[in-house]
Amino acid sequence: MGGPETVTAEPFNAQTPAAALAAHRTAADALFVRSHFAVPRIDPDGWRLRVGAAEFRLAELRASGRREVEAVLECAGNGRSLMRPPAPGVPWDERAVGCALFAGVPFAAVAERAGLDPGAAEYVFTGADSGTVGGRRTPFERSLPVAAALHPDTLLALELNGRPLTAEHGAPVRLVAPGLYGVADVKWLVAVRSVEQPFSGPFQGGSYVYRDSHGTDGGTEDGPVTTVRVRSLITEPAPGARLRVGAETELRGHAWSGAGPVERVEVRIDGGAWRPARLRGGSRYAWCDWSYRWLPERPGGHRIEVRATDASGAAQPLRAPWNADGYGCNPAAALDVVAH
Ligand SMILES: Nc1nc2c(c(=O)[nH]1)N[C@H]1C(S)=C(S)[C@@H](COP(=O)(O)O)O[C@H]1N2
Ligand SMILES: [Mo]
Repeated sequence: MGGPETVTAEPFNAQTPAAALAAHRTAADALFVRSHFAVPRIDPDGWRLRVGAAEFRLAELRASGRREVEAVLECAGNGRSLMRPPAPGVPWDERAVGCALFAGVPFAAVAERAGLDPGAAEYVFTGADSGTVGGRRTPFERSLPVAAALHPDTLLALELNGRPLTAEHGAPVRLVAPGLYGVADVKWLVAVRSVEQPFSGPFQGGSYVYRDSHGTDGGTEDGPVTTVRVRSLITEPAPGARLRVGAETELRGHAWSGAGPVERVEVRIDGGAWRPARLRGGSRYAWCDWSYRWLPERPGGHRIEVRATDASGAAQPLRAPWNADGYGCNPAAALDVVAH
């Protein structure tokens, strides 16, 4: 499988190829890449992580524990190109997403070894990448509330799908806060500090905020971009596939939500009744795989629509929601096919 498909060359932003989304787990070399600045190449031997007043080498970090978390990684801008009118930003279609097995050290173990103040308001995570924002040299930095940072599933990840992280995905160490949009998962991590006031910066407050939100039936709340909204993806048939009248075909895809497991995936054909799909796999943060048997009964064009509902009761809106920076665009998945 080739690499992800370039959306912007500099900085490097690339989306997962459609063919790589069919599998439950997305291959590391196909997974989308989102970078705000040039990708830093870090020598792992020289790398150090500052946590408060403490400093860790890679070997010290590895010795602090190990945990695996299978999770969806999704950019908050995923699906932005569906918004009308268009919203500014990287024009992702619906493939700034994937599902991977992350492995690393629970951040809580490192925070404890470092003596980081558990009574602080937030911890700020700093990446090695930086660039000029508003005339000032700015690193990529984001915070998490202390409770979220110390959650046992919040990892300092060293591996993706059983292999060391690649440079594009944050080598040697990145944060993974499953259930939150990818922007929380600071790559090329070099420092963590505690702060007494809620942090704000160009990537938290300046951007990654829902503003002027509206939608016919969902996605109407303004505020910071945090939890991944419920969403689904159709992976089979492939776009433009030719189906045969009278031949049963299996529709497939994935469904996920940061707010809890997906409870229900429904399919409707040509605007008819919503019918339940079969669900398989899935865990707290990984997507589940849905399937639905369909027998095209007449030749011509057909529209397939898919909507997921999560354990919190949130369902995908039928039409794309809208907000000024194009985040969290999670309408029901739709695909037009032709039967012959
Ligand atoms: N240091 C750093 N971390 C970062 C970013 C970045 O530009 N710099 N981009 C964030 C965003 S917006 C997303 S969606 C994810 C993407 O992770 P990936 O490139 O491994 O797919 O990384 C996040 N972590
Ligand atoms: Mo993102």
